[in-house]
Amino acid sequence: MIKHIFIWLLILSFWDLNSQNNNVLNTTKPNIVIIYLDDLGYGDLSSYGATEINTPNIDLLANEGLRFTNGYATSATCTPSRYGLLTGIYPWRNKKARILPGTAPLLISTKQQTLPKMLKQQGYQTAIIGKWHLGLGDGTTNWNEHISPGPNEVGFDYSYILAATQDRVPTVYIKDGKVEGLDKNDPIYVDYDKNFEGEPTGKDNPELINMKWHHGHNNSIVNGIPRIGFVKGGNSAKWIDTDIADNFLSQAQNYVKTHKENPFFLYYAMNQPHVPRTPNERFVGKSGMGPRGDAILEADWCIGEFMKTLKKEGVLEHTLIIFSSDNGPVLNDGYYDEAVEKLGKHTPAGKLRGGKYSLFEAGTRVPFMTYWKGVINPGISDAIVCQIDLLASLAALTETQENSTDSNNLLDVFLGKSQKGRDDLIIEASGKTALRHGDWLMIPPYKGQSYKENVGIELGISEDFQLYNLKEDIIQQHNLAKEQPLKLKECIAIYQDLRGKNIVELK
Ligand code: NG6
Ligand code: CA
Repeated sequence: MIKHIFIWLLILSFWDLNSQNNNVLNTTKPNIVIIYLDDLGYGDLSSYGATEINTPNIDLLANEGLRFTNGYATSATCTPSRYGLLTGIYPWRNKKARILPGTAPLLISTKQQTLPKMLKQQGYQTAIIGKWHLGLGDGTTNWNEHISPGPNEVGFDYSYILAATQDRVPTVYIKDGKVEGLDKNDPIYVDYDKNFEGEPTGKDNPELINMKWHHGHNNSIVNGIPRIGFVKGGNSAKWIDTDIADNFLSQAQNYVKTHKENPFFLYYAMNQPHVPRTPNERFVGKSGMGPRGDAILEADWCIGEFMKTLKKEGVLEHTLIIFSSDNGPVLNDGYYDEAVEKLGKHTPAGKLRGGKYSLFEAGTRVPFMTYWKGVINPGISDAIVCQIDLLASLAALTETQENSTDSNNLLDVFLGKSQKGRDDLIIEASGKTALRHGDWLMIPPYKGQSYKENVGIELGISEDFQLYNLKEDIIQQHNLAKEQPLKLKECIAIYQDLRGKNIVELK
């Protein structure tokens, strides 16, 4: 009997070693985790110079990994940035890649190459946990049935998402295409054009609200918070706003625990510090900056807990972590939540000009770091890199090629073996684009609003050419377009080459 037990123990221990081996010392197929925040600014982390807020867990990734000072999202808003991240295609190539309502159809074609698809072809298990905001279904979604196509049809084996944003209906979790916790006797209906008869709204029922709206956000009320879009029914499925972070965290932890035997790609798309900012009560008041600061602290804590899980499950050394944000910061994005009043000396954009929605640097230049314990040496990189480049770079890492997109293979840059990033990058804000060329940033002339009044952000728009030398003038105070005609000409030529001739309306 004892002999039998011994033999079984021996077999089990070999099995264990064997299964661990799939995921051990593998430098071509590490686990890959993208931790993606929502509206986190270039200056929002202590590792990026913030002095008024302390983000030790994210700082660990920055200080023990590679911290990029010229890391970009493709766009100054969410949907286009996420489109660029997942497809490797510049979002301005797709006119529909704008902030989407919750009922929008899937933006990514199911025939398109995507980051999760590519990794799946390379043998990865793939998952998204968190914010999607890339449309679902064909635009006529019945939320009570299987919702498709969605993340599962563009490469994710597992999806646990919020459809659009926390401020947009439907305010439910969707797991592999099914609304979680839905009661058949209380079906859910969603509409972005008109309200359902008899349903209260933020506009007409201020007595039901516990978070006041400033602009927009006055349609259906869920959990006392007025949202964008109208909803009826589905009460059992509605999320509790203050639990979202914990719920996504435990989903992410559980995913690691149950998929650690073989390489996995996890896109952990957190919802902080996007509006409505609803940190769990454990974090309320902790930053002294109101809910926006508290939500950042909450995100930092979640990342610390997630890292503990990677460690505990024995996969930390076998995991490449990429951290970034989908666009720059905004304080008042539609609710009165004291983000402006309690800001104090904190500068969410750091030294950068503009913010979310802006073609100025703060719109798209975001915290960006790569961390891989034992493989990436700690350091700072000033190379120009963009989230769009992850597709080709991770293809190279996993020993395949991906050159059908706008993505550049910057693997050596992401691993800290080279400082040679992109020469050129097109950035985008609300369909308008600009060129980063070396140290220079050229914004072509555009008609339209230069200041977004309700959010208090400069959009970077002018009817004249703008040309900034970011190395000498990171705060974009000196427009050198007139003083540097040759440099301007060079930038226009490159821009037209990348973007198309008719784009610049030369005066
Ligand atoms: C805007 C919303 C803003 C935010 C943004 C999307 C209004 C007035 N403003 O239209 O609150 O939801 O869309 O943010 O509705 S993003 O980070 O997902 O791009
Ligand atoms: Ca965002």
